[in-house]
Formats: sequence, structure tokens, C-alpha cells
Amino acid sequence: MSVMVLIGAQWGDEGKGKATDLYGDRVQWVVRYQGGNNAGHTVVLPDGQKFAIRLIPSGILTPGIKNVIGNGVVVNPEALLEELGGLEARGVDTSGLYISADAHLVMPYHIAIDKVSERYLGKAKIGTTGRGIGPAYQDKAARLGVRVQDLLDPSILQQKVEAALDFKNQILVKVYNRKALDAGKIVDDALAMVEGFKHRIADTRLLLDQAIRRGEHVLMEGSQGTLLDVDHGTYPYVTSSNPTAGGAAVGTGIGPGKITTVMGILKAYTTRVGSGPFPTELHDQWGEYLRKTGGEIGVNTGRPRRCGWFDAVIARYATRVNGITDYFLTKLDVLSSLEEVPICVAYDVDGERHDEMPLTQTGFHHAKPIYENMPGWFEDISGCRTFAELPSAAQDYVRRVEELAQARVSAIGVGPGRDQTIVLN
Ligand code: 2SA
Ligand code: GDP
Ligand code: MG
Repeated sequence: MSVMVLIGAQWGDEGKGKATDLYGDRVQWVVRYQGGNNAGHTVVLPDGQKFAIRLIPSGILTPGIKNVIGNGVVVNPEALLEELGGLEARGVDTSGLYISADAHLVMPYHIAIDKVSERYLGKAKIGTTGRGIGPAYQDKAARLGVRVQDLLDPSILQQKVEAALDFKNQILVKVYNRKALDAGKIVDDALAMVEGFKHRIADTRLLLDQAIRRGEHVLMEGSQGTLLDVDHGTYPYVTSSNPTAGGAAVGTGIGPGKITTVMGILKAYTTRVGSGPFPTELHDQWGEYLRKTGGEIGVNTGRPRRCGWFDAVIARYATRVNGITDYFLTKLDVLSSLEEVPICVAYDVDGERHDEMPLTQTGFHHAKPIYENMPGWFEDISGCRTFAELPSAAQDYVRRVEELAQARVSAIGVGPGRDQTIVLN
């Protein structure tokens, strides 16, 4: 039995979808534990077919695997049905997907509030995906949430939607000058939609526990990343859930003691989408170079991602707060053809050197990267399949990342395809 948690070590989009897909043939279960359809995970199959997975675990693309949407996820029923329909239309077998009865729902009023509140914040906006994720988690914490199981009882659903909507309608009308939403229509639509996935609703904690007892292997797939975690990230410029490894136990009901491996997915450079501080961000031609060469565009929103050099302070932090045992270093191929590759090894915060994350948010806003320049390489490495085949400068870059991040690199991505991976022994 093994339980691997796979998490993003930066601000998301590190290549978690590809990594989950790669480990897919070693596990029987893939589980999502937080976030919702704000996530966008790209998987490129060996035959070149490209999939953008949002709410459903990336394991759905490996035949025979069982997939779970855990209790920590927020589920938009419309997005769920659309994604299922899209996968089925492309011949994907979705029969092995289970949804926790305790997962919370993203309702139309969450999406409306996400959008208007971002507009209201103006320059101070978070830069959310507009998928209603924050307001859904807000209702969960306020004990006004509607859960998947409520879809099985129309009168409970009606009561809960009315309770949740009452105050929101006042805000929508009085503060944001919008139309009030109709509880009756929201309930009717939700009841019609659940017919399409009722059979998937399950006690997923029990299913997973039984599977682990049978000796089966489980992969818990994080979305977003460590620096977007509501507790450990660059608050308030974060998502409203816990993508870090601890969130995996809470968001699935699998006890933390059962976790055997924490695999961090780490991009060979850094990206971020949305607002918030980003010390190594590049505003020059090199930022544009990384964006173009790395294809750094948001999977859901199509927003260009902000790009910068590798930040070892963040990586070290991610190692620590997640208890990372191994790293999968992705997109090393994107760094080919550079004379030198800078690595941020520490920050200068108002004239003082910081080797670890500054104590305060203001400190992080003031952080200026202290770089070390690594020699670059010009060879195309996308065909390399062993570490020894990499040019020595690329090998040195990986070894330096490993040293600074304080965890072993056990896999390297050299292209988007499932097979474009170097596995280290
Ligand atoms: P939200 O919508 O409330 O979760 O937004 C809060 C912040 O979290 C960021 N966030 C993300 N960052 C990177 N990738 C994400 N998924 C998509 C992708 C993003 C897209 O894979 O490309 O399509 O734009 C993701 N989801 C949330 C978000 O940018 C805010 O900074
Ligand atoms: P996720 O949210 O962490 O799953 O990542 P995304 O799918 O949002 O973004 C990662 C992008 O990088 C996708 O377009 C992947 O196909 C691509 N990708 C993943 N690994 C590699 C790699 O090693 N090299 C290259 N060039 N692209 C990669
Ligand atoms: Mg993504």
C-alpha cells in the first residue's frame, strides 16, 4: 500500500496533470482533495491527444483507475456534467468516478458574487478565476454551504438554498446593484442536474479506507500550489483552500499517518496567474521568452501567466511546509538556449539578506531576488530519457536546484508528453 500526495510547490501550473498521469499506471485510485473547476491540468497522451482537466481527477485518463472527488473539493454541478460529457465524447470511460456526499457545491450565487466582488475591489482584486470558488468556501466556513448530499433531498435543498441566498441577494441588490437570484430556479436546476451524477455519490472516505486496507495504491492530486494556500500562501492573494499536503488528509478523510510520499511538482522557473507579490517576476524580454517558450497561458481563463526565474527560497519553503520527500522538476527543456540561467538563492528585504521567507507580507512585497548565475546549455533536451544524456550544464542546474530546495529530484520533465520524462534512480 502507498499513499502519495502530489502537490504544486509554487503558484500552480507546475505540471501536476502530467505528473499525475505519469504515476497513473502505478496506482488504483486518484483523488482530488481541494479546489474546484478553477484548476486546469493539462495532460498530453502518448498519441498526442491533449486534455484539459478541471474538476475531475487527472487519473480519469488512465483506463481502469478509480477516481474520487473528495470532501474538500467544491463541486459546480454544471461544470461537472460539462466536463464529463466532454470526456465521454472523446471516448474516455468515466464509470470509475465517485463524488463525496460531503463535498460542497458551487452555486450560481457564488459565481455572481466572485465576479462582482472582484470588480468592486478594482486595483486590489485577487485576480480569481471567477469560478465562485472563494464564495463557496466562505459559505462552507460560515456553515451556510450546500453539500452534494443535499441534492438527494429536495426539501432540505430548498431550505438550505433559501438560507444561503437570503443575505446574498441583499448584497447583490443593495451593494452591487444587481438583480436578485431566484431560489426556486436554482433548486430546480440543481435537482435536474443531479440526475446526471446521482449514481456517483458515495461515502468516499470509506471507499478509500477499504482500498488502502486491501493494499491498493492511492494518489492524492493537489490543485493550485503551496503559495496559493489560504494558510501558507501569499495571503490574501491566494485561493480559498489548502493545496498543501496537510489539506490532502482533511480533504479526503484519509488519516495523515497513512501518507507515505509527498511529491512536490516544481517548475524549473516560476509562474503565477492572478495578482500578488512575485519576487523573481521578469518584466523584460526574458519574461516574454519564458511565457512563449513555456506556453504559459491559463488553462481556464486564457490569461497570460506572469513569468520569472527559479526561486529557491520558495522551493525550500515548500519542502518544509509540505514535508516534501521528492521533487518532479518540470519544464527543464524550456530553459535550453540561454547563455546563463539565474537562480534566486535569497532575498534582499530592505537591505537585509533573507535565506527564508520573510516574516510579514510587507517583507515579501519588498523582497528583491539575490541571484546566482548558472551556465546555460544550448542542446535540445526534449529527447533525453536518462540523466546522463543531459548536457552537463543542465545536470548542474538540477543538482543546484536539489541542493537549494533541500529535497531530492526524482523525476525531470523535458517536454509535455507523458514519455518526455527522465526518472532518476
Ligand atoms: P480562485 O479562482 O479564487 O481560486 O483564485 C484565487 C487565486 O488562485 C489562483 N488560481 C490559479 N493559479 C494558477 N492556475 C490555476 N488554474 C488555472 C490554470 C488558472 C487559469 O491551470 O491555468 O486558467 O487562469 C488557478 N486557479 C486559481 C488565481 O489566479 C488567483 O490568484
Ligand atoms: P498543472 O495545473 O500543474 O497541472 O499545470 P498546467 O497543465 O496548468 O500547466 C503546465 C503546462 O506545462 C501544460 O501545458 C503541460 O502540458 C506543460 N508541461 C508539463 N510538463 C512539461 C515539461 O516538462 N516540459 C514542457 N515543455 N511542458 C510541460
Ligand atoms: Mg493549471
